[in-house]
Amino acid sequence: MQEHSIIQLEEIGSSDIGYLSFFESCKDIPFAINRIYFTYAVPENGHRGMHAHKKLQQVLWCPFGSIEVLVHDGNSQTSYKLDTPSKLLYIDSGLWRDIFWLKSSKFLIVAASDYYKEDDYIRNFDEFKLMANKGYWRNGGI
Ligand code: T46
Repeated sequence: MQEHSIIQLEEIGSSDIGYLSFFESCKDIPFAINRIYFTYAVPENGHRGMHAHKKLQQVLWCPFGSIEVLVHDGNSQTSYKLDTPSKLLYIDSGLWRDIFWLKSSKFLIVAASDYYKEDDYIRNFDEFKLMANKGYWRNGGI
């Protein structure tokens, strides 16, 4: 079963002085970070993603604004809203994602387990569903 879940970060501070949150590789998130990237200036109602990854794990973080992420495991879909700096969304390999910008000109920051590799992407939904339903990820990506 490929995992996806909200990770609630610790918030250190108070409303008088502000807050500090953090996440550390292999402690607060379940992988070591090899890449950080971000998307920005996406127009309101912008739609990105529309793919799955064979091996890559990621956490998505929206420090300003509001983003909806739909995660599909090949059978069912779950909706997440990222609208708080202390909230991350963990997405394992083998999960399709659609990302919708509910407000424009905001950042989506991503920490990823590996370098950019186009051959890790599955950009066709029917191909993804077939792989998921044939147990590609249950069998360790074979
Ligand atoms: C994901 C969502 C949340 C690079 O050259 N290096 C990179 O590190 C990345 C991420 C992308 N690219 C190139 C590949 C494409 O030519 O940038 C172009 C746009 O990438 P893409 O269409 O995949 O962008 P998004 O916003 O749809 O998806 C990205 C990530 O690719 C993806 O892994 O989960 O953000």
